[in-house]
Amino acid sequence: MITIIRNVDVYKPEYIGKKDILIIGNKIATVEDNISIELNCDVEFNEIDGSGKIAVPGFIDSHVHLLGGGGEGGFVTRTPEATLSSLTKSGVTTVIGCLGTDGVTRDLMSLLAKAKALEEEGITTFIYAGSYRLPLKTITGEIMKDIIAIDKIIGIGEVAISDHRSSQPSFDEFAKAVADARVAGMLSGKAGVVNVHLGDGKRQIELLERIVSETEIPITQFVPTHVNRNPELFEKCVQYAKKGGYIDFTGSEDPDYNEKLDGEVPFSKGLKRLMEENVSMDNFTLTSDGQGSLPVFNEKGELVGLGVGTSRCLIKAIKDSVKKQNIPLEIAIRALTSNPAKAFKLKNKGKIEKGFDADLCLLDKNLDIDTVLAKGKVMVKDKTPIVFGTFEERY
Ligand code: FWO
Ligand code: ZN
Repeated sequence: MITIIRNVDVYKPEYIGKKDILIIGNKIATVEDNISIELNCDVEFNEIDGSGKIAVPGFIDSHVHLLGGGGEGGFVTRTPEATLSSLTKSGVTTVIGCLGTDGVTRDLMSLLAKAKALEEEGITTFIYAGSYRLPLKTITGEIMKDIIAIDKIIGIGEVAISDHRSSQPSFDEFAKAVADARVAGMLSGKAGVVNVHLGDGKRQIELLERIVSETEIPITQFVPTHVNRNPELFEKCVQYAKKGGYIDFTGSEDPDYNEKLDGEVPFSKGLKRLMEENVSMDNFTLTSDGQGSLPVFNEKGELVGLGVGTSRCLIKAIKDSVKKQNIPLEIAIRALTSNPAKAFKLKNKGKIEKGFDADLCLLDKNLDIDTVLAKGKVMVKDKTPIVFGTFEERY
């Protein structure tokens, strides 16, 4: 299959002007002015008019409960698993799947199977070994073997700290798990990243700061998530990011409501703050916590509310950044493209560049998602999914 996307405003993430994008198979062949090719052979050719549209790299959502999550209110609160089109219509072309609170009724073999299914259905998938709790659940019985032997396992997470639902990990057991992930990553050419779930607890990121200050493990070994869940934690994480650490924001479908409800810092305001503090523009990412439960607990630890994360929050955060905070699109979009690709060492992902995977989103002038290509195949056209998972309802 050969595709040319014509006359489109290209954000690599950096803006490079109106270009044609030539896609051959699942790769971006080149990005140039006025591409012309002559075909006198039997090959499928697709031309997409990109006039009036913006091309950005396909979104990398590096924290999605692909199997579903939840359960904090008992069995009836276990959330449903992800579907292909729920991801692609939100612009997501690469996901990293995780287990959360419930690593007992959800297991890693099922998570791996789900990731393989989504890969076959058309997007790129990876997973973390483990769940909230230490000692970590694994497939092979050992963290290092999981990361070295299983291609889709690129790290561990979401390991919970400072949360009443964590396993209350000691410094030593946490440091050991991080060390195993790091060395296994080195031995297998992967990031070996530790995705750390930050709760609302008062110890905040103490465990991370202790590892960084008391061991040889570099700060870039971690991607702490939910950094924006309350203002006090966010302040700590701004300082942590200034020391070179990655920080991951959790999006929200209604950031203004959540800000009023419990002080959650909207991504758009958080990014503005990082820019004011001269934090490296490589060090922030944005994820959806898709299919994860979004429980609200009162001060007694009682469950008083429950929602489910969706990838729809991602483009909402980008639009708010551009429209409400006047942040350039080429900066905001890094959170979903080149930055997670760098943090998680995802080769050929996160950029519109020659040789990279043909994962792209075409946005309209209102920054709504219009067309999505994953591995060179059109998955969403005119804002409507045209490729579905095996058992999905067609639109
Ligand atoms: C966050 C996933 C939380 C699951 O703290 O961590 O619960 O296992 O499905 N979600 N526990 C949501 C807040 C950031 C709003 C998870 C959830
Ligand atoms: Zn979490």
